[in-house]
Amino acid sequence: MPEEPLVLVEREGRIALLTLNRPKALNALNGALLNELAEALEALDRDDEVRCSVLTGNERAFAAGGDIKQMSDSTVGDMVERESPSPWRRIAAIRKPVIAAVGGYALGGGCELALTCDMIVASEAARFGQPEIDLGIIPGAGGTQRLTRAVGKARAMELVLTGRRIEAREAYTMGMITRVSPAETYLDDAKELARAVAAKAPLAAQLGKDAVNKAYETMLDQGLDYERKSFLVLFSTEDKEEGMAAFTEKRKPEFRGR
Ligand code: DAK
Repeated sequence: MPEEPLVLVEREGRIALLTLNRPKALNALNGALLNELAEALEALDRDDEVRCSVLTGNERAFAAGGDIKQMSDSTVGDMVERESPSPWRRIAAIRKPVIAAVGGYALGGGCELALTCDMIVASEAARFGQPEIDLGIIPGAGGTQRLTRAVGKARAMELVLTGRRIEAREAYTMGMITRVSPAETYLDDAKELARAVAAKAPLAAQLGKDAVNKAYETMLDQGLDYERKSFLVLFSTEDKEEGMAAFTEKRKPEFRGR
């Protein structure tokens, strides 16, 4: 019998839904799952029909972290090999916007995976945390970096050094996530947000994502320069002509991604 995919992919018009599919292991992120996820997202990046993706798990877990059973007998060499090339880097390099829809646990690598996405919509029942310290390790996919940039040193330090789990409301108050939704609607709300992004000019959405991410990586002057150049590039697109013409003609724009 063929094995079940570890990531399910469905297309719904201009958006795609990716569902992590290791429910019995609370979607623990083993090497195979991460590689499948990177491949699926790269395929969607090449797919002209799709403009924005939603990444989700299930009501119990978005992902409960890196696969502890796989890591428990991994040597440094095994870990380095699994990072060559790094699925985490491949996921972070996706051009089109990706929205995480978090239902239950987003712990360790699961929290980092959500933070690698561009926005996070969480159910009220979602739980975030970086519990690696309890395993004698530290976060390895952005938990000390993306989280710190999102919530500041004081809060990130506490989460990384104590492993304390937080609820969606607290994560929202900290500035870690975009939106908290009722448990019944969080996935629909994430899809709604994805459809709103997908209705915009695709190249502008991609360069907008890229430029916001640059704010994490550069000094202000370089970031502003990067933004200005990305802004100017968009003046050579058909979608800029369309967007401005539609405004003047008082109609809805039809963006084509050109
Ligand atoms: N790994 C493997 N299996 C896991 C798992 C995990 N992270 N989390 C849960 N499971 C499995 C459990 O072992 C159990 O399997 P069976 O015993 O039934 O075979 C099943 O999922 C259900 O879990 P529980 O029975 O524990 O369910 P509970 O409701 O009682 O508890 C829980 C749910 C989420 C509180 C608990 O499962 C838990 O604490 N899980 C571990 C959370 C955790 O410590 N996460 C951090 C893992 S370390 C890297 C980058 C990043 C990483 C690694 C490398 N590189 C760039 C190289 C990431 C590291 C981590 O995330």
